[in-house]
Amino acid sequence: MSSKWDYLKKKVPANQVSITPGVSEMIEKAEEEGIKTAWHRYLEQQPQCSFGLLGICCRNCNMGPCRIDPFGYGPQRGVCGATADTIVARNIVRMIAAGAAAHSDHARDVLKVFKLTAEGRIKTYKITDPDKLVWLATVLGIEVGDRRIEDIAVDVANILEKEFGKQDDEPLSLVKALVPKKRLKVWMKAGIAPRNIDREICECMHRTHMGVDADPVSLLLHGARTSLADGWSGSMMATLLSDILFGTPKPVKSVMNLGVLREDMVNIIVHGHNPILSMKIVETAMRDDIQEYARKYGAKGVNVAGMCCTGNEVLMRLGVPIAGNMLMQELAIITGAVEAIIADYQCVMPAIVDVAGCYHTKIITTEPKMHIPGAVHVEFEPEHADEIAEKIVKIAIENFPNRSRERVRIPKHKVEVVAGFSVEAIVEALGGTLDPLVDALRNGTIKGIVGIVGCVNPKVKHNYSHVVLAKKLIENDILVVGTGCWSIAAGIHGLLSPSAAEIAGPGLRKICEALKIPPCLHMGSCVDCSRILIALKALAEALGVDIADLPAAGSAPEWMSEKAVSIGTYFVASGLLVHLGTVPPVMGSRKVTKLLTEDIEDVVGGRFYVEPDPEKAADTIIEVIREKRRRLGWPV
Ligand code: SF4
Ligand code: MSK
Repeated sequence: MSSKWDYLKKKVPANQVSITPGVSEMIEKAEEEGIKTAWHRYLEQQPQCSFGLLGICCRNCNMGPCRIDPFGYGPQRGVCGATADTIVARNIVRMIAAGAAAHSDHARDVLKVFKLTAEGRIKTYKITDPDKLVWLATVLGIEVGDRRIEDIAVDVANILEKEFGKQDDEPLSLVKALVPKKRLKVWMKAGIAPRNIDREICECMHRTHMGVDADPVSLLLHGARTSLADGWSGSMMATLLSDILFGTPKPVKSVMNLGVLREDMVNIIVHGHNPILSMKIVETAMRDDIQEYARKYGAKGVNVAGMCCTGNEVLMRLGVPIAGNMLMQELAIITGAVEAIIADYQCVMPAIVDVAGCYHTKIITTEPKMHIPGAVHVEFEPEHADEIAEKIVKIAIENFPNRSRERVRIPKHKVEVVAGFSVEAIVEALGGTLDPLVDALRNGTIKGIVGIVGCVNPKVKHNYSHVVLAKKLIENDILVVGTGCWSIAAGIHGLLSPSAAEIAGPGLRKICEALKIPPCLHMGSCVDCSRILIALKALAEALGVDIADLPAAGSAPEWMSEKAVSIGTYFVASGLLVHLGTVPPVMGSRKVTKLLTEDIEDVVGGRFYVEPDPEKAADTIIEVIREKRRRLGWPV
């Protein structure tokens, strides 16, 4: 008799789920051992609710839930009278609010540690990049002179705290300090210059409450304003302060894929997004006494690997290997070789506790705002960061003897990468100025720049679109920069290696070979999409044009998270075409779909473009870049 697992395997054979070596092997192991992964649960969810897919269900009040008949035979209005246009717009605005909240609350946590450090109230952290602090203070209008670095830092913290709480209608301080004048003018005219991070998010919830804003245009404009508060202030702050505390990333060599796990060592995975604790975990694990402690428990030492964006944070600054991107978190446990996953927040699937329950793996949550039933919770307190990190690392080490050796199977595949291209690192690679890049763009040696970002999603073949799109763009002399789970996909598939220049077009290849850099540049975690904004700002200012005029675009080929909705929206509102490879839940309203994919371009210069096929998407992006070059009078 065929089992449920056979049925699931027939529907989606493991070798068709992902292009990444080791993934199908681990899915097969999961099935042999009767364990479900996200791919299995995705199948169990089929068919997914079509009202949800179209965005036309509303449960914003208890007269509902209401749903609109997309075929026009059934109800066309909710109980309150809300139309499909209103409901779809409200739903997408709530997604933006949640995404902006996640990024910006992450920033708030980093800011808190930064301020405590600056005030000397905690000794566990220090200011590692004073030059970046002085730069930030200067752009914020703070007097620097020969003042103590700590005093400057306190002033910076005080200004940044106001980003969350000021009550006037002036644009945010980071927006005024960093956004090019031409771009800010566009937002002022459209009434979408962001004023206060928390206020914009709060206003999203107010406007989408029953009986408030019913106009899809004003709803979406406020969504754009909220996303800009995220990109140019919330996410920007998280990036800038993490750089000041832990160092601005420089190119660093490392390795990626499940093969970074070690059979003979204690394997600890740091997972989530915030580097505050994970940096301490890595530092602690590297200590001689801790390595010795692991040997007492029968291991050769401690091996820390990253997952998702916390992985990107510790990769960029400490060269820590990465075991995988978001959909690979369960697979890492299924290797049977992971003693502990230490998770802060975001993109941590609650299912990892169930999967871990089938092995000896401990899931350790650390943030007051993220608990998972069944996980061990060791709460992070910045003032005791070192002790907490040591306690957690020791829990993992002491778990090593519980590993069941006969169930360990680690895929062998791993790939060398060069990561950590902050804007400063790119400028340094170019010889200290952006001029060579500006010249290459102008003369057509490089045709354009595309930021590929975002997640992975079991709705589409894992990592396929990320890799196909990036390859086609670099083949056409387009420099690819990116963050988040894309950067891990790119790394595993060899695109973050300088040798990948071999498959680039002749112009891009020449530049990459001269500078010894990959044609796809790893710029960090998803919060670090702010680095891409800074790169765009610098290019626009160097050329004397608006960001919308640049031969540049964005893409989130396999996105899934609400943060990605906010990121996509702030790139559109900053003037770019943004490609989405998985379909957003807006198709239930022609009006909203048209507003986002066409009409918004007249207001902000950017628009969304939805195309699941990465080859076709690449063709469109290339054509858009050509058109921008034509308008600039540059060779196509
Ligand atoms: Fe229904 Fe309107 Fe309430 Fe939404 S807000 S659940 S459409 S009555
Ligand atoms: S981890 S938000 S799945 S990029 Fe930043 Fe990956 Fe997307 Fe999470």
